[in-house]
Amino acid sequence: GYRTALLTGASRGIGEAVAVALAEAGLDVALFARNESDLARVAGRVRAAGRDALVLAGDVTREEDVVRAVREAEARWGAIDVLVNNAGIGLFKPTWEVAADEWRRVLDVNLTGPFLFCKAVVPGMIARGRGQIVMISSDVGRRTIPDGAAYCASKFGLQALTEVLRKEVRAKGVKVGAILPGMTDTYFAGSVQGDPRKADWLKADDVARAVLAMVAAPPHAQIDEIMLHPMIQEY
Ligand code: NJP
Repeated sequence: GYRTALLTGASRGIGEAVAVALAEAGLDVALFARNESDLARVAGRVRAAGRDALVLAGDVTREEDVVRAVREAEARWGAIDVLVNNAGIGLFKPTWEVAADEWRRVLDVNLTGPFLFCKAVVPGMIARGRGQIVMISSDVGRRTIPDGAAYCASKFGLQALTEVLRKEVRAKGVKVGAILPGMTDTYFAGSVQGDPRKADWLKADDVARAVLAMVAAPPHAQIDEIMLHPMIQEY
């Protein structure tokens, strides 16, 4: 089984739930995000589950942050077995009201960030002949919604990256999969986790369970994608 993971967007929301779930499943977890005090809290939860936690502060859009984080995790554990590309931001407004800088930021965080992490982690996985990459994509990475031009474009792009990379690394023993969650109660797009108006939405733990299912597939099998929605969501 896999022993170590590097997780982006680990400071809250889905990432926090994935961090704890991976630790409870027996993996050491490197936690990457910008907010160091949130990361320290999540690291405490990983250690409480009996696993090693590494706090890696950085921005997924900065290649030097990405390379340094991967180097630190590999130096500590010798290998990153699992990469979870979870960091992401939402932006929902009519296309013509999106500022050019907002457009670029969404593409940069949601698509270029995962590309940079894959680029930094995959060579080691290929050298070892094993590894699992999990992209936290979106249900709207497969179908579009009004007001979602930048966000949908970023997640459709992430789906393309996922599928290309899968074809490139399968024969080298590396698995690439995507989780496509629907509406999930987190801090996403400026909301607050636990807001009673989101009581019927997916919980971060629901998404974490899907990640674990993917990571726990036996060596001869890969799960390409898992899409999940709350029962109340129409689509
Ligand atoms: O959102 P939130 P979620 N560099 O806001 C980090 C997808 N998804 O958990 O840097 C590094 O609670 C940020 O940390 P910090 C969504 O697209 C969600 O819902 O400290 N990290 C925090 O840890 C995304 O890919 C829903 O601010 C950066 C985390 O990302 C994933 O789920 C539906 C960063 C965001 O936590 C997790 O989002 C769906 C940067 N530049 C897909 N920018 C949903 N919630 O409904 C942000 O279909 N982060």
